[in-house]
Amino acid sequence: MTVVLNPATEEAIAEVQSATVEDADRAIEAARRAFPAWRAVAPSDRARLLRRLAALVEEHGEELARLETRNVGKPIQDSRGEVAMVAEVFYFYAGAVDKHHGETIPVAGGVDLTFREPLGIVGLIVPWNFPIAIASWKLGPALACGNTVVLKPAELTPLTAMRLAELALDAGLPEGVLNVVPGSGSVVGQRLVEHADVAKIGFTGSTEVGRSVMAGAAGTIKRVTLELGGKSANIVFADADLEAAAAAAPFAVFGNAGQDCCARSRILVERAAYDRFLELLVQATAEVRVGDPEDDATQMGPLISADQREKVTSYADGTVVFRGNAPADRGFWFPCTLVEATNEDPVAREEVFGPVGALIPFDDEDDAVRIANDTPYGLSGSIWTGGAARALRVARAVETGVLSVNSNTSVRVSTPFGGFKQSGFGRELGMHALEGYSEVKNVYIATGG
Ligand code: TXE
Repeated sequence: MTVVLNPATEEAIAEVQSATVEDADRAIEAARRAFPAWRAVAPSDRARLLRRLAALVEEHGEELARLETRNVGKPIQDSRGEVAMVAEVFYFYAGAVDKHHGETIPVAGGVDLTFREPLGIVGLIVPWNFPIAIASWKLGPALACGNTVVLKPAELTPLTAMRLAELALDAGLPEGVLNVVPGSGSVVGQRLVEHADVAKIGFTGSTEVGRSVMAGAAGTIKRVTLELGGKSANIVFADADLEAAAAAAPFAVFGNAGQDCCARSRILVERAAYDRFLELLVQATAEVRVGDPEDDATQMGPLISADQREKVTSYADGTVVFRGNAPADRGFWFPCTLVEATNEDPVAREEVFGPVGALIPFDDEDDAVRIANDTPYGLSGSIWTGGAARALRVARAVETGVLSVNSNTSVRVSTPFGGFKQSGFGRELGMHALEGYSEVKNVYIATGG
């Protein structure tokens, strides 16, 4: 039995039975049995079922958002936004079912055509930072392509995934199509990775575990999609609208208490604007409202766990230029913290996954690109500049999968999301995600008579 805590209060909010290897095998068997009928469902009917699931998520939006906030400690307004996104994801992939189709290719002597076939059973392993949102990013394309699914939520945050599985049944998805198995990574996760009947693993989590998932998947030549850590740069040029850049920067680091793989936790600032930007950034950071996640006005809640707080604490030394306030009694709180660093310091090299931003000055455009790319990661990033040509030059030069210019937002339902380098591979969201949940089959038909 796992006791599930509210990270804002350390109170137990649920007890969840941890699944065993046998439970995982039963879920895989249920998915195996459900697959032939699910892949045969007419496209319009599959789309209708996904639309119904989206509508049920909307109807239960406040309930799901409250559950997510209590389990993850994230501000209720964030949870509402994420649950709304989950519904949008299912609507998007309902609409994608009949738009992801094959081709006919000119060949001699006959006709050549391609089909998009489902993979079969896919194992989805998701983390605790955006539990229901990240689950939906994988479920939407997996189900739309006709796969059946075994989803393993993170040990700390299984509640919304379990509720989503109930809503899927209410929506009319057949038994066995969407199976949720709460349990540990080393038991259930590992079993999904090694089981011969599982065709693919969609994984979001740490780079370290991603590496072991990839190695384990080699045993059965499983397909893998890996969304791993990040250490993204927020590059602020002196010709940028500094007020706008500084007003936006705190939420790119302190959003979700920094527990975001897209966190722009390296804030690179051109020397000519450094002092002015720092002054504006400190002001903006001091205004971040940290407190009770259930309060509508709150902008940052606690960290997920005591372990996470311990890890984050180890990075928040050096030249601290700002440290905010946070509740000090119960809960896994950590204040917004800004430090001055070089790109060689651990705070700039490693994924902190907490509300700690590292300020790093740069000399010119080449220096900015060099520092931004001097990391094993390559997930997201931002460029703030008044020059359109510079924005495009730098956007092409920075080695990451997702970038924003004069904005820090990089995740949208209809656009591809994923990493370069050790941030992983494969793309989620948009039409690109469908590639990761289907196989291209090529058929040649001789028409010679
Ligand atoms: O991640 P894990 P953790 C980073 C972030 C964070 C650190 C550790 O830096 O501080 O990772 O977090 C399952 N086989 N990110 O320890 O362990 C696990 O049960 C199969 C970034 O929570 O990678 C969970 O469901 N599965 C990241 C999932 O993997 C295994 C989000 C992720 O957990 C397994 C989370 C195994 N051997 C953490 N071991 C992001 N990209 O946003 C664990 N799991």
